[in-house]
Amino acid sequence: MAIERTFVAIKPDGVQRGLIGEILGRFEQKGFKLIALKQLTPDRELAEKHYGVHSERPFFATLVDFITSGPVVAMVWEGDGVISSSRKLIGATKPLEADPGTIRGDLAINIGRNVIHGSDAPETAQFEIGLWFQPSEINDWTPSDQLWRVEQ
Ligand code: D4T
Repeated sequence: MAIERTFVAIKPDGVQRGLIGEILGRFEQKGFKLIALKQLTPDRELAEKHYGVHSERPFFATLVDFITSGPVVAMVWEGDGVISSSRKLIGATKPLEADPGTIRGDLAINIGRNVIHGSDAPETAQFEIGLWFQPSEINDWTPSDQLWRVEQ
């Protein structure tokens, strides 16, 4: 499995509900490496670009209103297979269909308040990391216990 990077964001509902630590912890405990992190309230331009693929969908305006309604915690995580693995940690888009043990399965009820976003493919990960972060905001570092996470 190749080393990948993915974009993950705790949405305004996750921040408002005090779930930042819980969600960050799941990625840390899995063993992925956090290489960028910031809190910001996205403006409409950023939100509309991020959700551009949904621009013709009936829920687009509501989705943009929601994601711009307050602080979001934006992150980049790195590791073997991190894109698909993050989607598994996150769970299905509809929280009532998300398996218990996943973030949405454990922490959410409603599709419009599903607490977290994660890139769904290498191309979207690259696009979203570039949209939300400057290259200088990304930290290339080696965890001191790397030897105990990944066979060398
Ligand atoms: P994100 O992109 O937020 O990680 O969600 P998913 O990748 O799991 O799901 P998505 O792109 O299909 O949906 C994006 C975002 O829109 C909200 N949404 C979606 C909604 O409010 N109503 C809907 O009917 C759908 C399909 C939830 C997630």
